[in-house]
Formats: sequence, C-alpha cells, structure tokens
Amino acid sequence: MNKSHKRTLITSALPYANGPVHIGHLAGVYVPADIFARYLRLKGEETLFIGGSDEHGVPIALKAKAEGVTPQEVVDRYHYIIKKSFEDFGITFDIYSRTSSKIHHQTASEFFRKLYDKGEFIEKTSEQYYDDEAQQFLADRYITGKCPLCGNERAYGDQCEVCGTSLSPLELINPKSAISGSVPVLKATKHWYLPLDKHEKWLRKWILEDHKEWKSNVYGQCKSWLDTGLQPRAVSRDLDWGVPVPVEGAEGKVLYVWFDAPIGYISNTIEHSPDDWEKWWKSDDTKLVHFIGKDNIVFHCIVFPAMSKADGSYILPDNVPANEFLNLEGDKISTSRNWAVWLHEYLEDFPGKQDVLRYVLTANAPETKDNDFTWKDFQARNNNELVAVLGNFVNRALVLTHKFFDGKVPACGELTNYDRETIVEFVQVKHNLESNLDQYRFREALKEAMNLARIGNKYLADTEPWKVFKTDSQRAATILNIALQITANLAIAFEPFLPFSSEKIKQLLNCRHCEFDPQSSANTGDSNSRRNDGELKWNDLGKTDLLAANHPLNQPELLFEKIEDEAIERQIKKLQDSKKANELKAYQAVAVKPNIVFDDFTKLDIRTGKVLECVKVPKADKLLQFKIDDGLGGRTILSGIAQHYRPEELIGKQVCFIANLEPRKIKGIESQGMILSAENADGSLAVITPMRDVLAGSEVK
Ligand code: B3M
Ligand code: ZN
Repeated sequence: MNKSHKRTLITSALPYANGPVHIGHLAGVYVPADIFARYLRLKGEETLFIGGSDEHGVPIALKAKAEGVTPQEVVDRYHYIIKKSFEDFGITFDIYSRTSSKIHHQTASEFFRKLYDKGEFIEKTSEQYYDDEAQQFLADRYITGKCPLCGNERAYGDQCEVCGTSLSPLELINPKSAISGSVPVLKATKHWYLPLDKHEKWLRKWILEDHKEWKSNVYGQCKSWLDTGLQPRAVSRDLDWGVPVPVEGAEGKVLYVWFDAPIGYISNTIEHSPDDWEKWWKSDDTKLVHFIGKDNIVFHCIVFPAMSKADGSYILPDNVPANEFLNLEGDKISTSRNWAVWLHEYLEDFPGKQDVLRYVLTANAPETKDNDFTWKDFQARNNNELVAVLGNFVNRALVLTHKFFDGKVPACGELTNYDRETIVEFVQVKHNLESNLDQYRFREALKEAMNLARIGNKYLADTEPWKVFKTDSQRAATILNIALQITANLAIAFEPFLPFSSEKIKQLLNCRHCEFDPQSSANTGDSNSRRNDGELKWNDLGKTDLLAANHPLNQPELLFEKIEDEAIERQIKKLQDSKKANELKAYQAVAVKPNIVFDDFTKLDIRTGKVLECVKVPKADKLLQFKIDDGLGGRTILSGIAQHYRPEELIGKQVCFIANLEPRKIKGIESQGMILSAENADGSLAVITPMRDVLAGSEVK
C-alpha cells in the first residue's frame, strides 16, 4: 500500500438481479476481489469490501413484463439467490445490499440533484419512439424490427444480435413496440446529459499519464475511448422502473441504470457504516479499487470518475483491475443459451468443493486475455495439483507425525545446510506473494502459494524421515518439525485463495484452540517458544516457529479428493444436452417462409466471386470488408462474419453473393451486395462456396 493510504475500499461490480450467477462472474470479479480483501484483512489493514445487486435497467423491466410480474418481484427472486451463492463460495463482502433499497434511491437522487443544481448537466430534447397504445416512450431494447444489415427480423433498437452491429432504433426497418406490438411514433422528449467531452482533458491526464500502472487491457480500452473523443451521455431514461429523476417536470423519467448503479457502492457503504461512511469515499487517504469485468471499464474509468469529479467531494479509483472474459468449453458463456456453469448447480453436483472451483478459476483467470474453462482442466487441476501437491504434502506431514511422534509436534534440533536452504526458499514465498497480490496478479500469486507446497513435498521426498527415524529419531523430529511449520505457512498463504481448505489445515494443526504450554516449550529452545494463540496472520508467513514443540495435532483427514472421470463426463453431458436443446430451439425459431413464385426467385442476381482482399473494418467487431473479383471489374462488400473467420482464411476463396442488392453505406463504406453464409444453430456462420472451381461472376441458379 502506498504510504499515503490508510485504508482500502474494495468494490465489486453489482450483478444484475435478473438471473443467478455463474462461473464467469466468479472468475472475472468476485474471486479476485475476495482474494484481495482477505489478503488485506490478514495483513491487518483497514478494509471494506462492498457488493450488492444492480436491480434497475431495461432488461429487468422487460423480463417482468414478459412474465407478467412486477420488476420488484423479479429482483427479489434473484437478489437472494445471488447473495446466497456468494456466501456459499466464501465471498466475504462486508455488505451485500441492493439498489432497490430506500437508502440507495435517496443517495442516487441526491447525487443527481447536486449535479443538477451545480449546472453539471446539459438538457437536450430529441425525438424518440413512443408507443401510443401503451402510452410510453420506448427504450432502445423495447423496439424490435428488421436489421438493415443482415435482415434479421428480430433485431433490437440498440443491437442486432445476429450480426452484432450496434444500431439506433431509427435504423430498424419496420420497427415494432415490444410492449404492445404497435408501430411506434416519433415524439420529442427531454433528457439530461453528462457532458463527458468537458471532462476529457483531466481524464486524459489522470488515466494516460498518472495511471500508466493500470493493467494493459484497462489502460488500452481507456486510451481508445479517449482517443475517439468523448461525447455527452444521457443519464436519464423514459422508463417507469428505477430512481425517479428528482426534477420538476420529469415525471415518467428515471436515472439511467449506469448512472445509479455505481452510486450503489456509495449507498451500500452508507448502509454499512452510517456514521463514518465519508472516510471511505471523501478522504484522500482511502485507496479505492473497483473489481469489474471488461465490459464495465468505460463506466468505472470514465463515466463514474466524471460523475465524482462533477460532484467534487468524492475520491477517484486508485486502480480498476478489470478482467477479460471466461469462456466455457470454447464458447462464450450465455445465459439465454444456458451455456454456463451456475454456482448453485455446481454446489449440488460438487458439495463442499467450493475451493476447487475457486482454485481453478484463479489458476486460469482471464486476467490479461479471454480464457477458457473446461471440465477436463478442472479435473486435472484438482487431481494433479490440489490432491497430488497440496493435499498430499499436508497429509504426509500429519500422518508421519502421528506415526512417529504420537501426533505431537516434534522439537526442532540442529539444522543441516539442506534444511537452511529449504527455509530460505520458503521464506522468499511471502515476498513473491505480496508483490503479485499488490499488483492484482492473482494467477501468479496462486502459483507462488502452490510453490510452497511443492517445496514441502520435495523436502520430504529428499529427506525421507520415515527411513531416517529408524536410525536417528532426533533428525526425523527436526525434519517433521520443519514440514509442519511449512504446513502452518500453507494455511496462511492459501487463506485468501482457498479459505475453506486453509481453515481445515488450521483445524488439522489444532491451531484454533491450542494454548501455549510453557512446559513444553521450556526445553525446546528459542525457535519454538512462540505463543500459539491460534490466530495465524499474514506477518507470520515465512516464520519457522508457528507451532510449538509438543503441540498436539488432530487426526489427519484428506484435504481434497480425486475427481473421477464419471463426474466430469456427467458435466460435459449436461452441457451437450443444453447445446442440443438450443439447436432444437434455434431451428424451430426460424419460421418457414411462405412459398414464392419462380419469378420472385429470378429477381435475385446471385453470383460467384473470388475474394481478392479481406480486412477487418476498424471499430466494428463483426464486420469484414471484401474486395471481390465478380467478373465485372470488382466490387466491395461488407459482411458480418468477422467473429467466424480471420481475414486471411478467406483470401483467394470462392464465395457466393447477391449482386443486385441495393448498395448500402455501413460505417461510411458502401457495401455492394451480400455474401451468403449458412448459420449454424449456435450462431456460427459458414461461408457458402461452390464445390468446384467456377469462373468469377458465374450465375448461381
Ligand atoms: N450491473 C453490469 C454487469 O453486471 C452492471 C454492473 C454495475 S457495477 C456498478 O455487467
Ligand atoms: Zn443484423
């Protein structure tokens, strides 16, 4: 911790209360935040760890409508499921509250009002779609229609989920209200905007110059936002679910969910410590750290800091260690496709194995790039690392002590050079752990903790106390004393990562209840004369006198058990089943179109062409720009398949395209036609190509 910081405030993204939480949430945000909070507490630092549910926003309102219940009923249902999952996995929030609470509404409302009174917003009137039948303005998500780019009939007003293009509702062809099904009309509406452009200058300096230490994925994303230039952002919406805009004449308007959600961190702090919450938010000696996923970076690094600056009394984050995404068995985790490992289901299938998941998700955390969770890797890490390294070492140290020394910590005698080397090595672990944890490198830190267990295993294998005992019981005593001290060190080193196992190690070592026995330490010399009050703290790490001689241990028990192939196959099958169910759903969803006459078909000019050039379109995730040899002098076509092909894979290939589609401008580029692809049930696209070489420009009929 920086000298000038006295305390650390840790926040973790508030998950939307419209579904349970899955491994992606845990890996991306909550496990790293919890590791960090536990580490700081273990060091005795003043720490507050804030969590809570994000209960506003259009998707929640939409879900409620679809189910015919109130939004409050939806969030009530999921808030408690989410809260319980976090408790089950040992995520030690100091408070886990929610944004539908009274205190949050009050805090967010006052926050907005202060900015409003200070003149920090601009007011703008614009034309937005209005549903005359339902008598309300339609949020972008509430409008569906045909995607102008790919023709998907069920594109949303903010995005087409088939081709991935961001849309504005005005671009939709044949827009329809998702509420009443009627055709929406344009109507003027007033909103408040946070002029981010006015904040650009200080944000540039604060992030790009003063926070070069931020993770490269975070820094890079901020830089690209700043380089593109910031625009005013609307902070209100026409919606009936959320925090009402506290301004006269703003009936029917609420704060935009991304305006009120980060204020949730503040309201939850107020709820937790009503009397001294301000020291956490308004004092420069507090270090504020936001744990989030990569899709939240702009809100935490740009929007919320701009809100705080506009207010003038809040501190800015010291760091925002955002993670990338975790995929599952090679595919993006998706709630709607049920492609996920849900935390509550995991615990039904693997009761008591919270730490195994915490371990695998940390060892494989998407810290710098997207990563993949596979069940095989889960099994391998459990069997080859937790069981074979950590569990095995702890068990051997305990079993041998019971066998040769009646289950009591044997006294340490004279040390050999090899003992000293081992000790030097394991003392180093504390330093390595700290330097990684302080820089939010949790994967590396976990490796260091595991390294301590490896040192222990190697030490026992090299010194062979079970053989030595027969000829030199004193030497065997020293070896086991050292092995047990390493075990106690493991309980500390793993506490932030594997809290349940750390607790179990302490129980096995009988650390909680043992009181110092002056008689037993009197004859053991200085190194063993530590008073053992059962509380192992971070600063004890690296010490070789954590357990006094003669201290009685509990009976050995296995820390981890092998996971058999069967259990893993069951999980893989479960995922395959959900894939099959989805495929079925996807095919059923594609309605068979009514018959057409042959003339209609002949209106289409479908031809073959050869790809001459293919590049990604900048700032568009899904688009590829093609130069096609069409036999007619060449043409440019854009296609939304960038997620399915690398440009170089397509160069030189033959494709089929519609040659007489009215040209359209997309991202400033004119697309002269449409390349044909087949869509798989999982949404992946395969470009259609003739089975034999044909001349470019050949007609497809
Ligand atoms: N609920 C988005 C998300 O879960 C949002 C985070 C709010 S943090 C203030 O990705
Ligand atoms: Zn589309």
